[in-house]
Formats: sequence, C-alpha cells, structure tokens
Amino acid sequence: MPQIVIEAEPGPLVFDTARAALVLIDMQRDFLEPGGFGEALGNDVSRLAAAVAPCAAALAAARAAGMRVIHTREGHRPDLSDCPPAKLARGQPSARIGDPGPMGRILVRGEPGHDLVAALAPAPGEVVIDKPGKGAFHATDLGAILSAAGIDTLLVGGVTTEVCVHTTIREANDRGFRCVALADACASYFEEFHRVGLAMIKAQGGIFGWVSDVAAFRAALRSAPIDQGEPA
Ligand code: C5J
Repeated sequence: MPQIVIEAEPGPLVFDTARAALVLIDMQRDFLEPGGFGEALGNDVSRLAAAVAPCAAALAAARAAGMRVIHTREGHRPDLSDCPPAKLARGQPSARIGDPGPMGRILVRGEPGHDLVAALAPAPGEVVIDKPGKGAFHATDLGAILSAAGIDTLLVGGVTTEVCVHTTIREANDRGFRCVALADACASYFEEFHRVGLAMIKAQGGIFGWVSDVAAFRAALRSAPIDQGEPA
C-alpha cells in the first residue's frame, strides 16, 4: 500500500492514507459560541475560534485525498439518562447540561448548540460520533467503525486540547492506534493547557502520540509515496 510520511514530533511518522482517518473532536457551537456549555463553565469561548480555519484546511485536504473523516460531538440524550450526576452538577446552577440556553438546551443532542460549527459541517457519508463522555471511544461505536475500516492512524484536531482531544488520543493510543495531534487545529480555553497538553503527548519519545500541524499534514498528502520498506 502507498505510504506517506508526515513530519512530526518526536519524529516523522509513516502512514497509509487508506488506513488513516482525520478525527475532528467536538467542534460544536456549544463549545465555540457564546451561550453554550463552554461559556457556562466560565470560559472565554473566543479562544477556540483559532482552530476553525486550520480544521477546515485539514478537512479539505483529507477530503481531496479521499481520506476517511470522522467528526465527534459531545452531548446527551434529551432525558439526560446518559449523563452521570457528577457531570450534571458542573457549571453555573442556572446553566447546566440540559438547561435552556441561547442555542437550545445545553449539550443536548438535536439542539442547535449541539451542532458542529457551520464551517466544519460533515459531508454526506462522513461519520459523526455522538459521545456522552470526553473520550470518543467511551460508550460509542467508534472503535468498531475504525476496526471495520482497517484504520491504524488518527490525525486529530478539535477542542479542547487538554480535555476531549487528550482523552480521545489517550483512549486511542491504549487501543493500538497511532495518533497525531495537529497542533493548530486544536485549541483550549487556556493557552497554557494547550501548550502543555501538546507537550505531554510527544514527551518521552512520543509517550502516547505525535504532534504535527496542518501544514505538515497537507504537505504529507501532497508528497509522493515513499518506497516500500523504507525505514520510518
Ligand atoms: C469539554 C471538550 N472541555 N470537548 N469538552 O468539556 O473538550
């Protein structure tokens, strides 16, 4: 199979686009726009906007290369039966999960705030994983979908770097996937958490993944396949 190489830290990674997926985590209005869950937790939501254009560029490149794309959304059933009480108790008392907000009930599936931002709307055929937790594997069929498609490498963007992106990469790493965080396609409400979150992934020789960026991802997709047997 044709293999390409992405420049990353702690070192370059060879992957096959047919066995790789771009995973965009929780680029939802509830996290990025005023009035949603992110703001209810006291965050400055404008900080996440920086990741939208890089995610859109990664998305366009992946689609053009025929790479599989997966979107995730954090949210709960309307009856909140899948929301643990410990999670329900977070946030301002009048603006918790399930409470009415400017974009509908906060972090509830089917509400406008639960939607992905318009710039990153899924194309027909792209998988959308609705997840009740921070990690995209917890209580979802993501593992089964990736396994059925023979995927072994995930290129990951989304929000927030240190919460749902991190949790998903940790879950994926433990399941045997090679994960590359695309730094500029990820964002946090806290600049320091973003920076340190990325540093944690690639520390100690890539303890649970690699870190790269969207320019390197696009360059890899444009590059010629490497010879079979060439060292990684
Ligand atoms: C958070 C997420 N931060 N998608 N969710 O609650 O990272």
